[in-house]
Order: sequence, then structure tokens, then C-alpha cells
Amino acid sequence: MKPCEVNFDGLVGPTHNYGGLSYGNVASQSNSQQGSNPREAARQGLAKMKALMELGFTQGVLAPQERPDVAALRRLGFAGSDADVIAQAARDAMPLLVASCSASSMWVANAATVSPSADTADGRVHFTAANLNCKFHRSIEHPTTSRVLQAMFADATHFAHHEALPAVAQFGDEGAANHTRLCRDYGEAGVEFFVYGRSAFDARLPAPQKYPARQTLEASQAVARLHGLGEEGVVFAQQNPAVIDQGVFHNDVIAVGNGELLFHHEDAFLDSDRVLAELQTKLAARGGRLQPISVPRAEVSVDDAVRTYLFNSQLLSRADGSMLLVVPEECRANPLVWSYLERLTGQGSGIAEVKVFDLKQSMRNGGGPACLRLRVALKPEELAAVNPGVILTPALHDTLNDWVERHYRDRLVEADMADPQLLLECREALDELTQILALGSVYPFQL
Ligand code: SUG
Repeated sequence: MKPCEVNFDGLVGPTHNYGGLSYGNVASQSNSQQGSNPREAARQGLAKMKALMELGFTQGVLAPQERPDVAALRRLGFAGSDADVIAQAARDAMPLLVASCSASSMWVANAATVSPSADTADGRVHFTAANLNCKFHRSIEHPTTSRVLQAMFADATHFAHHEALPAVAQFGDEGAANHTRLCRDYGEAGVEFFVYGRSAFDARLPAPQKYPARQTLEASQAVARLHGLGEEGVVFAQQNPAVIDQGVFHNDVIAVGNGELLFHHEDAFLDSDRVLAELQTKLAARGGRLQPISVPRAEVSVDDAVRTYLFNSQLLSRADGSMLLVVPEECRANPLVWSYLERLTGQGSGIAEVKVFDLKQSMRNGGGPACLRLRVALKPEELAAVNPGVILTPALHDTLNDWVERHYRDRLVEADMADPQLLLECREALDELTQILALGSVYPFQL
């Protein structure tokens, strides 16, 4: 067996809803208050996991979180029994209740930044949970995320876990959504590419005017230090503030890389030529050859990229060395984007095939195929050390599908968040899930 990249997909949680919570994320804003279908959302995610497993990719599962997050509401002054806390919040502060109900942990590209062992000073795989402190509903994810990651990657000889960075705006960290690893081979030292939206301390760098830049340079630098990455294996680049203002709230909405290939929009980075040259030089020093595919705005506008999530795709290496691009249905529905993809696969670009998935439930909150997965490149002995309960098999898929059918509602609107029964349903489902995935006790209600 060779080193490989394992994709751990976030299982959609039972409270999936459209809260309109993410200013700067166009889909989240425009679908606010619509009714959601948590069961359908979870099924769509599982269908993608199953299809990739059946294509021969090793696929993992990352558990959702306990919602509503009653402990978060208690920290904000709501008191009494759990039902009292929910009732008070519903009466006095509905936006806080909605935030505490968000199933946003499904977008596990934001769960953590991961550096494979070939890149790190101590030869272990490093994880830093993301503080996600730009949005309240996401800032409450990292304590449970850390426990879940520890339960999945428990073996300290192979895996090192770091706490989330200090939860202040200067260290805003959105995890792997702003981190791409380029390499010749998954088992060899590569180049880790950190893309930030602004600097907390260097006022000379430009910043977006309209929407927030969630990731800071200082957060990216801290993660690189924690992971023991050498300067020769790291490139920092600033995201183009103009595209943040067009709705590109994470770099993975405008660029995706895998192996030696970097598929990106020409407007993705500030000073793009310099960035690509540095990547090229550092990758060459690692024995690799950068293959940039820069999509011109004349062919796909930033607007269409945001609308279709063309770049929020998964770029996966197949056994024959060619790559598969996993895109959302919205790409096929857009004639310009679809004809671009047809040309791309026809011209020997390295991307040999495109597979389309219906992920509408997640897409309406701005979460495409790439948001739904956390990539972990592993050597065979590291893969063997992963908790086997979280690696998808046909049997686990069927068990999870059945679990979803039994525990999930097929419709959720804002008023439902006030129903104390929703919390009980969620806890009952998650209690069973920790047994299915052999995670032990990871949720606040289990501790
Ligand atoms: O952080 N949406 C998420 C989407 C995250 C997408 N992830 C990546 N690009 N990697 C966010 O904006 C919306 C929730 C709501 O509005 O109900 C939300 O949190």
C-alpha cells in the first residue's frame, strides 16, 4: 500500500437549517429563513461518500455536533433547565438560538488544518483545530471538533493535536479551507500553501472593503510554526481582497490543489505571478513540478465561480495518476462553466474526468463538495493507526443511512429550533452515533 489522501466527510447534523448566519457568504445570505431538509442533506452527503468509496478512494466520516449548543447559550446568560434555556433564548434572542442550532460543523474543511508527517519536524501528522472566530455560530465548534479528532486520530506516536489559536480577530483561523498542500507524492515532503485574507498587524496590506476577511496571515503563520513546517516547505499568499468582496469567503471557493496541480481562478491571489513562481521554486526543490491551471475571467467570471462553486471541487488522484474533479450539480446547470469543464477534460490538462453530485441542501448554505471534507494524507502505518470505526465501508454506509432515516426530520424551519424535543432527538441520535463510529464520549452531554 502507498501513502494516500483520505477524505473525511462531515456527516450533516440533525439540525441542518438556513439561518442566514454568514455575512459575506452569498448563498447563506440569500437562502436565509427557507425551510431545510436535514434528512435529505445527510443522505446527499452520504451518497457522495459512498460513490467515492466505490471508486476506490479511502473515505472517512467526521461526526456532527450536539445542537442546540445549550452550554453556549448558558455562557450568554440563559439559565435553568435545558428546556428553560431554549425557551428563554427563543423568547428574547432568537438569532442566538438559531446560531446555537447551526449544523455548520458539517463543513469540515473548516474543522482544522492538517499537515502530513512528511512535512513536519517531528514526523507526525499535525492537526490544529480552527477557532472559526469570525462567526459566533462557528466559533463554538472547536472544543468538540478537537475531541472528535482526538478520538479518530488517537495514537500519539503518529498524530499530534493542537488547540485552536487564541479566539480573537487577529488570529482568525478557518482551517484547511485556506490551506492547500502541493507535492510530488503524498508520502514525500511537499509545499504547504497558506492563503490569508488580511494581516492583523501589518496595516500596509490591503483588505476587503465590504465583506470580512476571515483568515489572518498571523493565524496561518502560527499554524505553520505549531506544525513544525520549515520555511522551504511553506508559501504564504494573500487572497485578492476584491474577490472576498464578491463572495469568496474562503480560498477554497476560488482555488483547489492536489499533487502538483493548482486549479485556480486568475483573480484568486494578489500578485499571482509572484505567488506561482514561489510555489514553483519551492515545489521544484522538493522534486516536483507545479502545474497551474489558471482559469481566465473571460472564460469563467468570479461571479459564476461563486454561483456554481466550480473551484469548491474535490481534486482526487486516481490509481493511473490522472485526476478526477468532483463538482456540485450547479456547475452542470451553468452552460458557461459546464462547457469550460468539457474543454478542460478534453485537452489533456491532467483532469481526466468530472463527476457531478447533488449537494443542494449544503450548497444553499455555501458548502460545496470541498467544504464537506477534511483531507488527511497518510502513510500506510498512519492509516492503520486511525480509529477504524470512522473509515467508510459498505456496511457502515448502510448503518449510517438507516441511522439518518430513524433520527432525522425532513423539514426544519426557524420555529422548530424552539422545540426542546429537537435537543433530545439530537442527543439520542449522537449517542447512538458515537457507538456506531466507536468514538467514545465526545459530546458535552456525554462528559
Ligand atoms: O462558514 N456556512 C459556512 C459555509 C462553509 C463553507 N466552507 C468552505 N468554503 N470550506 C460558512 O459560511 C451558513 C450557516 C447558515 O447561514 O445557516 C454557514 O455557516
